[in-house]
Amino acid sequence: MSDSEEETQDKQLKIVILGDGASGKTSLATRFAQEAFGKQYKQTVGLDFFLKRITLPGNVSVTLQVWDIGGQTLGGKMLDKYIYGAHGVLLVYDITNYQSFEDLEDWLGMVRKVNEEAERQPNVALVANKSEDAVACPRGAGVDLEHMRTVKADKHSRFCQENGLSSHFVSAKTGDSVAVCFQRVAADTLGIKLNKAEMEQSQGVLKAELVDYREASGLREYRAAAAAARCDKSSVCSVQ
Ligand SMILES: Nc1nc2c(ncn2[C@@H]2O[C@H](COP(=O)(O)OP(=O)(O)OP(=O)(O)O)[C@@H](O)[C@H]2O)c(=O)[nH]1
Ligand SMILES: [Mg+2]
Repeated sequence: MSDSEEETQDKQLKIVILGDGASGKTSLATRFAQEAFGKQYKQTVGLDFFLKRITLPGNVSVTLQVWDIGGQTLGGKMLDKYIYGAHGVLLVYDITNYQSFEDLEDWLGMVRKVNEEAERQPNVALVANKSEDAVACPRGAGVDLEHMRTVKADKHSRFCQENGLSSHFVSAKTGDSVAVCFQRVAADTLGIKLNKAEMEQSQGVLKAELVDYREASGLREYRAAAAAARCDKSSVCSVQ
């Protein structure tokens, strides 16, 4: 194949999403690939696939093959086959469910075991779902389940440092930081650096209702709307 033919061929990357049941893996994949979110929980049996093409800096077009693995597969016979050959892994936990964070040791253990003899290890991202970005909204905008958080951010950071993972705080519900999370894993795999502007550009758009402050009845609503507006202006992913 000539160089130019190779350049026009789309690169494909296998991205595997792992984590406990109900942590939000399917919701993240659906948000990323279809820009949709459903409140109803429907357990993934085995696995599902999603495809999405993205463009990285330098006009690099990449198709992400997203493997959404059911949480019940941990300890099962098929999990190593699902993980095998992954370029990137999203390790997802629910910030309101401490057990889902603790179980990441086991999920990560499986990733390491499967790739023990491989030439390269996949890029692994730690993904705190149902949260909001602490940099963009330092005081919290109340858009998702921050008020029910049971996994402290410093535990999250320590786990990243100890295991060499990139760090992400996302919400499949609002779409906050979801796209940039997938984009960062793809970019890391291909050795492409994302700058701050590129990370901001790929943010999911927060859908906020327009509120007429003069008519907003109580102070509480006014504060919530103001906080949401602050968050909307500078939605930056916290990447470490
Ligand atoms: N508030 C909130 N709820 C979420 C979010 N992401 C997912 N959920 C809800 O959490 C529940 C579980 O989500 P799923 O995406 O089905 O979880 P899963 O990790 O795929 O679960 P398994 O398929 O069993 O492994 C659903 O009711 C979702 O609506 C989020 O970011 N915020
Ligand atoms: Mg699922």
